[in-house]
Amino acid sequence: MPRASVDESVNHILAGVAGQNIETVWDRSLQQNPRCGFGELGICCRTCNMGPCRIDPFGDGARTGVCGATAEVIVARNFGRMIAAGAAAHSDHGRDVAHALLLAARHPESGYSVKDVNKLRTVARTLGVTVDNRSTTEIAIEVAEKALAVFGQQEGEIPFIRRAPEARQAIWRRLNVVPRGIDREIVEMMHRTTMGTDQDHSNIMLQGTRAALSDGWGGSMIATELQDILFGTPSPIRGQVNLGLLSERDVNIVVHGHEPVLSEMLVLAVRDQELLNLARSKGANGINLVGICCTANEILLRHGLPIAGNVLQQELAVITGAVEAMIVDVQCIMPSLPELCKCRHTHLITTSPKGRIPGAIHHAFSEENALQTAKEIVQEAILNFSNRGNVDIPDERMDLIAGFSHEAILYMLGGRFRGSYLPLNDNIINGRIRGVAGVVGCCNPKVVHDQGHVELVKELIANDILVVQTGCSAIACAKAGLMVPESAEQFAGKGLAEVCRTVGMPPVLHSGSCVDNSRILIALSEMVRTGGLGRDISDLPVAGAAPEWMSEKAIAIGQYFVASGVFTVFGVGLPVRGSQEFYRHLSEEHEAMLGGMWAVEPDIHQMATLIIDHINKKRKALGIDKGKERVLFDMEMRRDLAV
Ligand code: SF4
Ligand code: MSK
Repeated sequence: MPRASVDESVNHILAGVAGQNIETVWDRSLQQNPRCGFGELGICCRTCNMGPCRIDPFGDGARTGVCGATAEVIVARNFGRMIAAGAAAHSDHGRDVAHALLLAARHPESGYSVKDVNKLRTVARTLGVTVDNRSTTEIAIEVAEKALAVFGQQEGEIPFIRRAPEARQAIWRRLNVVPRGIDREIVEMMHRTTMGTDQDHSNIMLQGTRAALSDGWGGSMIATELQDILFGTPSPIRGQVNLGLLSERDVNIVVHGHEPVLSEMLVLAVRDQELLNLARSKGANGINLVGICCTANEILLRHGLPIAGNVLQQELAVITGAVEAMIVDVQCIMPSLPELCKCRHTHLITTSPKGRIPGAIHHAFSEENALQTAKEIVQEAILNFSNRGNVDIPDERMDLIAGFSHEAILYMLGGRFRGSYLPLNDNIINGRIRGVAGVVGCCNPKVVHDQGHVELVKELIANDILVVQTGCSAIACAKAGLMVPESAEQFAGKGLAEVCRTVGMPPVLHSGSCVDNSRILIALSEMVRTGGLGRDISDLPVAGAAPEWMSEKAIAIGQYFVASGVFTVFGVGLPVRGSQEFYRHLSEEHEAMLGGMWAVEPDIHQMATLIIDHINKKRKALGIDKGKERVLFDMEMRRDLAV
């Protein structure tokens, strides 16, 4: 088997199970080869039972489906449905957080409470909630109710849209793509893509844009903002990352999924003295709570708790034999886990009514009995400690600094009383920083795990591009040591390193989980508002990338970045290439309409080139391109980059 990962903890575990009857995501990925070409090109349709249909990409066979749908329509419908699914996932997450805020305000005994009153007041103002002469409880109740109402809103505009630059809002209004309500746009996307409804690929994508905006500036933004209110707005915090953080001497509990509504209660439960005593009575030193995927990012950002790994390391954590319980909620949880847990002593525990897994133990978790359920789950993990057999925990672990919310960046750059993006804009204008890139998204076993993230980010920072990250991509680069301030001296270009040294920040900023991509939208809007870099997000020297994406959520994120004016490039292919016309629509026509565009580039060095060229183009348009030569990577430098 080819090298699976640039992370040696992964290769270590895979080598350890070679020859045993244990299957991982990499084995199953190989079993799927060769992949279905129609699926990869996006030109198969099973929208109705006259099909499934597929278009012959070579033009010799069927040029339409049974109903007459062309490649353009089929590809657009499939793409639109991916946006709808991704937006639904993020938005349903946001709805649950709004519900938890309502509960916290109405029932303080629930265990939840408002942690960031300043943020509550800021969000309240955006939602049109009066804050003067009102108690925190009163404001929180109305904020939660208003947020919940945005999901079912039928007319008008969702409120957070007003955070975008005026020029951006004007484009959206002109194209009639401002979301009217979150659920409405997702439902309409599904309706339009049923058999025989919307048959114009560009019209389908206008709704795709509206549904995606209802995620980025709607559901995801509600999730992020209300989580900050409930659990605290992140600020720079030290942490550690990788499988080496599983402990031989402690009860290991892995929390995996997406919603901090669960993990925050687990954080409280593992600190419970009775449970700690119970763990010690069973021969453990203590309880070690670690995270996988975006839940990991949430507990890292707010508590500094360790991250065991990103999405492709979930199975490996179980294989170490050191995990007493893996507790999951929703999204990115592999259905393979129950079989794998049978090979070890790990209890797989589901908690959400939305995410049941045959073979797992279910502990129904509702916000109303959150802390009690969390304690019961932790107790179950402790009682499983005595069943532990041999363990094989890799050595790899790495330090990092995370927690770069929009508010933290403001403070870091300008201090408490004059917090501002001015130093960032100034350094972009004077050329020390060439631009900013958001590098986000998943991992995918079709490519070498983490390699795309790490190589891309190294090449970008070497070219003085400040990188902001979320999700599994952030975890990949943290493991590679790019999120400590010292990495600036080692990997960043001279200008960026100088800024990092002055401010004391790493050249790669960890901003959170997948819903926290909304933080990047707010940061970009703030850069425009600060001045000197144009009137709209599309004027900024910025770009977005998802080098190893896999989830439908990434497609929703990509579309809302593009619709917000950002050049966005994806690796590992995009299932739209069966229609060149549709691809042209996503690229050239989107750029003409929205100022942002999609690009697809599987070669990571080429991806970096596209991003740097784009940023240079924007610098030139702004008249700030003087004296900023690109660092060209020759073969030797690229070999040094290789991880
Ligand atoms: Fe085939 Fe048209 Fe039905 Fe799709 S909607 S399965 S293309 S007949
Ligand atoms: S967890 S959506 S694999 S980033 Fe948010 Fe990672 Fe992608 Fe899931």
